[in-house]
Amino acid sequence: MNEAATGERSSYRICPLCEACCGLEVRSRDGQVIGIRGAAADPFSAGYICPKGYALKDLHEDPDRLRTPLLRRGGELVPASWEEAFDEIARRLPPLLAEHGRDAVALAVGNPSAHKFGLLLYFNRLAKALGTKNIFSASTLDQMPKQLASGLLFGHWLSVAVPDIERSDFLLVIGANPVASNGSLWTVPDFRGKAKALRARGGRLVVIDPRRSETAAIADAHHFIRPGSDAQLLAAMTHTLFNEGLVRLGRIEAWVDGVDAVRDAVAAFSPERVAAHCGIEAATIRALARELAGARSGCVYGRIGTCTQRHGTLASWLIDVLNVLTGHLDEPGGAMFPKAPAFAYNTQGRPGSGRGVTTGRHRSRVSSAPEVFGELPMTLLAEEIETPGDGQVRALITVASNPVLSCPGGPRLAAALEGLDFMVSVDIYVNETSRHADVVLPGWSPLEDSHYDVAFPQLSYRNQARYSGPVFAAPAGQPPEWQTLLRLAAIAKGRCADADLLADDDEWLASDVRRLAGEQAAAALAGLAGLSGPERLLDLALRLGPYGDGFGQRPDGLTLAKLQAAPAGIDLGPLQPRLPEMLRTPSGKVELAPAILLQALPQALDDLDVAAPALVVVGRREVRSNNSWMHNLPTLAKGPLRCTLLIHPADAAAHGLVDGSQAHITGSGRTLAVTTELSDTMMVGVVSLPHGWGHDLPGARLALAAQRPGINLNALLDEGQRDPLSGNAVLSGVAVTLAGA
Ligand SMILES: Nc1nc2c(c(=O)[nH]1)N[C@H]1C(S)=C(S)[C@@H](COP(=O)(O)OP(=O)(O)OC[C@H]3O[C@@H](n4cnc5c(=O)[nH]c(N)nc54)[C@H](O)[C@@H]3O)O[C@H]1N2
Ligand SMILES: Nc1nc2c(c(=O)[nH]1)N[C@H]1C(S)=C(S)[C@@H](COP(=O)(O)OP(=O)(O)OC[C@H]3O[C@@H](n4cnc5c(=O)[nH]c(N)nc54)[C@H](O)[C@@H]3O)O[C@H]1N2
Ligand code: SF4
Ligand SMILES: [Mo]
Repeated sequence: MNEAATGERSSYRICPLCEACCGLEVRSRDGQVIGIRGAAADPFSAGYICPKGYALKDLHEDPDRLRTPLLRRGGELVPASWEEAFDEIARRLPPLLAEHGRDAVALAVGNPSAHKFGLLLYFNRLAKALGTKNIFSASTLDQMPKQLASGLLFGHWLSVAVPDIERSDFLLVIGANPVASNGSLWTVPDFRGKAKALRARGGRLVVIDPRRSETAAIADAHHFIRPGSDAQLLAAMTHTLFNEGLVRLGRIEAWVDGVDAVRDAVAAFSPERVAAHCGIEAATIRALARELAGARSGCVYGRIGTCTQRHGTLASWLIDVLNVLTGHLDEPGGAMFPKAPAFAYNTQGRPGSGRGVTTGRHRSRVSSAPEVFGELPMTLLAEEIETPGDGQVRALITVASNPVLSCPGGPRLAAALEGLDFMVSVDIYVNETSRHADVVLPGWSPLEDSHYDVAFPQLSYRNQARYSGPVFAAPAGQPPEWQTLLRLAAIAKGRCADADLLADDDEWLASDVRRLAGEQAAAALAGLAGLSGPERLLDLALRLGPYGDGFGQRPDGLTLAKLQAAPAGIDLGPLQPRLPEMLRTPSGKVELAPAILLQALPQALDDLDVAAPALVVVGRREVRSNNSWMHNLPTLAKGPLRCTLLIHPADAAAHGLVDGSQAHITGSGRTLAVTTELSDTMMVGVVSLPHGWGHDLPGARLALAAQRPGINLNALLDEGQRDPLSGNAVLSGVAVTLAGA
């Protein structure tokens, strides 16, 4: 922080709002934000910022953002002290657990937890203390298929290969719109600038999407695809590689198992066989496969559009299969594995092999869905609350989660929440979900909190280490969120609400140190003295990490203190080849043909013969919006109406609709009124609606958002549809009908 003579301060802050993780420069005076801009000195984001980054000022100042706990009294949520709030939880939660067992309480964790290291690092403490199997998160509304596929192939769910875009000649983007979303499972600030640079040096960007998205608009080519048919398209591209003798594994050949099994598995997926189903001509499918195989460097990158469908895990798998078979995995300019400075499983333990991943260690009670990475599908939360019997969910703790808007079947879930015996929300707003809680516990504003991204350096386009301290002092009397989670954990273990949290933290730390530090345990504990909370866990992870000082073993290595002394972070260089060292599979190889995927592939073949619905809906993201929760911020809320139904003019005409018509859209037995926006960017037969809207529910306290509430896409989606392998919700290509209003 620089204190200028004017009383103006400039602070470095990593933006916690999306996966791009831009470094920002926050200028303030007298405790007020006077300006936010991209931090030019940040070696990773180099000054990039989007409108949401600027809106951190609005978030900090939002009068609707909670500054005190709320407690339900006489049916109303009213302000309460922290002591009263925790006393209420201590009074009501333990008896429920004692009477009905640990599974009687469910945990639902939402997206912002991934962007708050206090929440991310301490959530597991709470889950462990609760001992419940009923754990749900936004992962099963999002990337669980990619996690599972990566886990099966490479041995850990966060070993996700990302495009090395700065050295790439060819990028095939399928089911992602990084120009609007700023990237996902790929931390790549200023994607647009990097894509422009790729094209300027003669490279090609190709996009496959049912909408000519903002990313497609800057691409060399765009192909429409029928929603939900990506697995079949990618299988046909794989088929083409074998059929035309284009398979070339290159340097990694010795570490890949299962190529022949993949060849057999895709034998029936000829381009001709899938073309009509995908809406892409056979010749185009072949050309795509040839271009990928022929690129000097390049890769396929797929994201949420390829995950949120019935064959999401198959599609996610086949993306990596294509990268492997064309020699682009783990090669400069291809799909590479970042080496994160802290917390990455693929830098811990014995290099080159590991336990791999298994799923289905337990099943959900009602639908018998397999557990994946300890989680059950979020779409099944409602039935677990509704269905009586042993193990019924009677209490819920949500952490930065708004499933009433973000999960299919939102209205059903809202009704189910009313049937709970007890609900706690750790949230900064009374939103459409936390309005149902008995106790709401707020966290700090991002500008009051320190920040380190636990997950995203594992997904970054370059290796990097960045930390930012708080811009403003913490609000008096309000605990940081990690302590709130520890307090909840203590209560769950039956301890009184005023348990000694710092002693608990020391105990948890000691067990982490025993697990991670081995012979260094004593040195580590001594070296960490003076720190507490997430910072202490970060220092431990950095110092034991691949660039770390090893608690004195490598004196030049990284420590939290060194990171704190680096004004805008530390660049750790371009991505490097990491095979076979990063693998954690039992075989020590890339397991390209996992049995559960081979067994599931014939279903994708059978689906080629299922008649397509006349009209389906897909989702959409827009730069000024962020899932369900930034519609209350003035700088983002202004401007044109964003929650519109994009529809091709031919489809509109067929339904008697014109631009700006009010239409009734029906899906899963629920009908909502929506404003249409005619656009030839849509594929015929596909309409697009953004998710996270529908801010007109009684009891929510989002005054600005309620002025233009939009409609809840997830009210129209069917909570009964999911990818059977990963449990991920189907959000793409769900049948709807339309009628003029
Ligand atoms: N139809 C459809 N549905 C979707 C999607 C889609 O593409 N289509 N996308 C899905 C995806 S990818 C995701 S990730 C989910 C996201 O959906 P959710 O997981 O529900 O997350 P958000 O809507 O981002 O935020 C949830 C809440 O977190 C709270 N919050 C924000 N910051 C903080 C904080 O610092 N601390 C605490 N305690 N709370 C905070 C906000 O009040 C907000 O209401 O939505 C999914 N839903
Ligand atoms: N501005 C903004 N940025 C965000 C978010 C936000 O809400 N707003 N959310 C953040 C979160 S939580 C996430 S997970 C990421 C997601 O980041 P992205 O994966 O880039 O998500 P989208 O922008 O929704 O892009 C998905 C694209 O897939 C297309 N699509 C839909 N169905 C299909 C299909 O079946 N097949 C194919 N091939 N394409 C399909 C859609 O038309 C859309 O263009 O964005 C993050 N960034
Ligand atoms: S792109 Fe994402 S990380 Fe960067 S400023 Fe915008 S919201 Fe923040
Ligand atoms: Mo997400």
